[in-house]
Amino acid sequence: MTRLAPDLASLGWTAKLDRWAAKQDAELKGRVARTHRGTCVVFVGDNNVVTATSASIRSRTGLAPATGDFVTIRADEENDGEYLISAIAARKTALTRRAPGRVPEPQILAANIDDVFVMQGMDRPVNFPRLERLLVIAWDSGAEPVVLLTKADQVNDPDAAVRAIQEIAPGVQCLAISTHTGRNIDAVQDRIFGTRTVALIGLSGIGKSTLVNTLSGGEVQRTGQVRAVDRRGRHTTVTRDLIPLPNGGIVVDTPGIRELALWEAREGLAKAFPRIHEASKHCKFSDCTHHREPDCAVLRLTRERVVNKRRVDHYLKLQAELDEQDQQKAEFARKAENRAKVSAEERVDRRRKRSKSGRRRKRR
Ligand SMILES: Nc1nc2c(ncn2[C@@H]2O[C@H](COP(=O)(O)OP(=O)(O)O)[C@@H](O)[C@H]2O)c(=O)[nH]1
Ligand SMILES: [Mg+2]
Ligand SMILES: [Zn+2]
Repeated sequence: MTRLAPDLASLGWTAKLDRWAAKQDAELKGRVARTHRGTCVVFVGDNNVVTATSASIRSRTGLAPATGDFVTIRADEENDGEYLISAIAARKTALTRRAPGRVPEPQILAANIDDVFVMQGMDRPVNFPRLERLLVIAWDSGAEPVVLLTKADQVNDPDAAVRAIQEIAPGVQCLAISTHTGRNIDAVQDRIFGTRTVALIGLSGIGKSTLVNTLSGGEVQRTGQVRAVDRRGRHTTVTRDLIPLPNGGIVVDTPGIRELALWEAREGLAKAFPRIHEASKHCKFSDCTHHREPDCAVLRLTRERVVNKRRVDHYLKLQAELDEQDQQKAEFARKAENRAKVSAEERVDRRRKRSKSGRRRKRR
């Protein structure tokens, strides 16, 4: 017998959430296991999974639900037998990237997570810029980052890479792991227990799914398939990204994401580059760009070889990415405002024309 879904308490549902849910329009409550274009797979306890549409996406207002969200669900009056997500509980943490595309807007990869496992494969040299970008996003989520170097069985001295990463990520646990030899799997296991939720991020092919399978004792499916019911009790097979482990703890296996653009991640940037961020407060000019100004505390770090130049350059590049995004957001807001103004003027115009022709008609 395959376990469909655990009870809500072991998925992190709390008494506080119960009090919140009581105030919503709710037939069911649950935790989102997957989202796809506004349709969510939701664990609703009692061994049940349902698919539900997001009311906010349909109405194009408010938040879109994300994997890991705690939600309430109600019947969809417009579509017989279907469910709607009626409310989303405030998020404790959110792993967020900039959504792909021209419009500057966020996309939540995982909500209400405790740890983010930032992963890279040791079958290739460590990609420091990629790792730093992932760490910015991980720190910015509000959860705690952990670096996992996978496939440690592929190199002679995995600890050399671990030491190099500890240099750039002070205070972040870094583990060289291998699902083949079992190296450090117990240390990973130690971080996933009870209702703790962990998101895995990194390129595809680095061993995320293999790790999930190892942690679940090979018991969990290859693809995260579960069976969902609709309100009529029909069953369909659906996939999920949120995977409860048999010995406690929950994993969010994000699909291998190539492009991880930052979204409003100033705090994450500060936390991922603590020494550089701290120094930047001590430059002579408060608007120092850290490029060639005199008495620049950031440039002093590289000159005195406290921090290497590559890392400072990358910090500045990520900061420029955020600055550019702020400009884009301002531009989009301006355009939207103009559009609203124009359409308001058009409405007034139309009304004026209508009342004029009305007067003409009356005169006739
Ligand atoms: N050598 C080695 N290969 C691994 C390890 N873990 C996973 N792999 C292999 O890496 C490939 C990609 O793994 P997968 O879990 O699908 O990666 P994902 O795309 O990140 O989910 C597979 O061929 C795995 O067998 C490991 O610890 N050592
Ligand atoms: Mg995978
Ligand atoms: Zn400076």
